[in-house]
Amino acid sequence: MSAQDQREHDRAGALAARFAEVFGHAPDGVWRAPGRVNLIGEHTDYNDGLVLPFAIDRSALVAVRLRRGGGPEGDVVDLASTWAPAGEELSRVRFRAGGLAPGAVPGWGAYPAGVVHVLAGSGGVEVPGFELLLDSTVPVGAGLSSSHAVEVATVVALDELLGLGLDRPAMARLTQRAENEFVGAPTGIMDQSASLLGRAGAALFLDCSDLAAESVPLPLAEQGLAVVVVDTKVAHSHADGGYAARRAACERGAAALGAGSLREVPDDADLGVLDPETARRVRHVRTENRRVLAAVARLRAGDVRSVGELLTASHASLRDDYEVSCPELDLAVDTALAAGALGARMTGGGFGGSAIALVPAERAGAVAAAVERAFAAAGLRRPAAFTVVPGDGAGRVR
Ligand code: GAF
Repeated sequence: MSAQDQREHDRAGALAARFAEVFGHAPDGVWRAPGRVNLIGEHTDYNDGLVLPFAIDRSALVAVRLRRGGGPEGDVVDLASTWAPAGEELSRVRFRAGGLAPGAVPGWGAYPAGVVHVLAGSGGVEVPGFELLLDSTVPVGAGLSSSHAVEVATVVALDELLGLGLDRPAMARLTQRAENEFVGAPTGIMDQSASLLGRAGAALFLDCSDLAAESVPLPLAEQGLAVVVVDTKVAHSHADGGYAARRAACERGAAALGAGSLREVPDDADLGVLDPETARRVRHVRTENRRVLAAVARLRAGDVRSVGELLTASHASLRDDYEVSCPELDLAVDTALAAGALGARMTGGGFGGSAIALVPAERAGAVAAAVERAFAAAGLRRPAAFTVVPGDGAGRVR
């Protein structure tokens, strides 16, 4: 068992014990779903484009027990989470599985509830009540898909307990709908796919037009490299306007160019027919798809180091053409590069969240320290810097 598997196994044991204290009996099992880092391919997923994320060694765990025997409480969903307000041990949420409407469940409870809503709604599944205890090591609001990890952990647990037989692409589409229709964030399909399809030691090359997936080796440690995440602590939300506005600009651009999606726009299409802002948005998506292909080619050739320059080019495009960076992300990227990173970029939707830097492993500490100093010198809140490694996708732990 790897050290990471062992840690998760231990966490799952502790969670099952806690579940028994909270609910008075043992759970049926414990399931895990990791967060993700996107190596490259940003704001391309909802344009039927290409992405290259990896699942990380931080995960949401859910201990779950179905309610059996029906009765008046038979469809009650009872949730508890260690994500609790300061001073409280657990945060509790209760609702009925039948007749859930968007907006009915606030806060983190909306993630499991969204999964129930989609399964019970168009999924046509009669979802019984259940008890669920959540514990997550994916930092919240850091752009590392903490919400998708909860949704994915919930769907893999319910899939197994209810014998639904969903395949991974079906689970990805289901959790995307939970996010879009219930949580209210118009996000694409990358994050849940990474959480479901990730492989240890590999990145996931995903074509979002048809979910064709390939694991591409990402031998970081073997090549003396590390990925440092800098959580800027600038909270972002994809239910806010910026993300939706970018998505709308892409749809406008595709329509003006006579295409169903930006993926269908030919490489030599003249962007001069678009207004300057839309043209910049379209240019980002187009150049980013090319950078993903270049990164995949370099990884397939066993060359991780040279992916660094593609990361830095991706950041410039996201900052200048797509305009989804922020001063904190730019500072993290610029400082990491100056401190010896081979490449760096914001990761995830932007407007806050995290940056990543590809670094020689022996520079990881120095890069993290340099970023912390730069934030302090700029009078900014202290960021959190840590390394991540590509881990396996979601599944049962015990
Ligand atoms: C967020 C979304 F959830 C993803 O679907 C993706 O669009 C990403 O932003 C930007 O690449 O993480």
